[in-house]
Amino acid sequence: MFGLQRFQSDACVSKCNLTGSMVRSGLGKCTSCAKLPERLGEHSRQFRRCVMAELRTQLGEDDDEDEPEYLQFKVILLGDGAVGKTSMATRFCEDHFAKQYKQTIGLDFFVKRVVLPGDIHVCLQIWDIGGQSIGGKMLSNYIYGSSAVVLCYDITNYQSFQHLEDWLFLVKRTFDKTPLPYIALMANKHDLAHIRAVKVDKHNQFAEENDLYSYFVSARTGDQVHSSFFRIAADLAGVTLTKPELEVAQKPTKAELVNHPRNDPAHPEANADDIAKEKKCSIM
Ligand SMILES: Nc1nc2c(ncn2[C@@H]2O[C@H](COP(=O)(O)OP(=O)(O)OP(=O)(O)O)[C@@H](O)[C@H]2O)c(=O)[nH]1
Ligand SMILES: [Mg+2]
Repeated sequence: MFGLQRFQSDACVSKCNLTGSMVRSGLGKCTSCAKLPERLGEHSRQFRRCVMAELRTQLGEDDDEDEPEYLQFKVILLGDGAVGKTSMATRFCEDHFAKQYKQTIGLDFFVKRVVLPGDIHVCLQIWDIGGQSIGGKMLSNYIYGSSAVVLCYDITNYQSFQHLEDWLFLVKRTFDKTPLPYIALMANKHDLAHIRAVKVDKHNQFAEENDLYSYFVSARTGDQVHSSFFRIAADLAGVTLTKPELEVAQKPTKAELVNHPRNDPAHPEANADDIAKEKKCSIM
């Protein structure tokens, strides 16, 4: 529904002018705008401001001296369906998490501005690609021109990790003989580490073999999401972050109380007498 093809063919300027190529192509009005969720309208407004800042920079205009100049980067999220790409983008850009799965058809866009140390302003255009796009003809077009590719998988789903070979192959094929972009390996659903199916060693091995930057996050709790994208922005902008700067970038995450049912054999309740029987204390 939100495919680039549709935007280009409908040539919308009122709400959905989401790519530079569309801005350049002299646009009319989109017939499908009314169907877009409010969220996308806001993204496109933000995105339009970023594009305008870029155009002003390119034209050498500095009429709005209050408006900072933004370094712009296209960051694309790839990986199987349901690994949590949309959830990570939503957590980072809107600090929101939806428990219910809503499949992304084609692609969706998010925009987030961050200010890096040294007062460097960065505008990240996040392209959230639906996992089903892997067989689609448009995928290479989506990948093309990315500054960063984030290969995402779900730590509880081994197949989603295995399939990253295929996603990476498609990235390499798209860039062909041109230099590869920044590529990151992002393990999501870290809140489910107790049922992980992909060992950390496997993750590290794949990252090392393919020269990938490595991240572990949980879109659900928000753990490491902000700091990971902040770090990607900094790496793209060539800014080295100190440990305290990275820690500041990480938003505090809420701890969740897990309320296991009583008499649950998976989580037996500790009994003080049993513990006393099992453990013998000796004073030396
Ligand atoms: N426990 C847990 N669930 C998550 C996490 N991230 C996402 N989910 C859930 O996983 C499901 C899929 O998340 P999405 O973000 O829609 O997955 P996606 O990768 O965008 O999927 P496609 O759009 O089909 O490509 C949803 O039900 C989310 O609530 C997480 O960090 N922890
Ligand atoms: Mg999605």
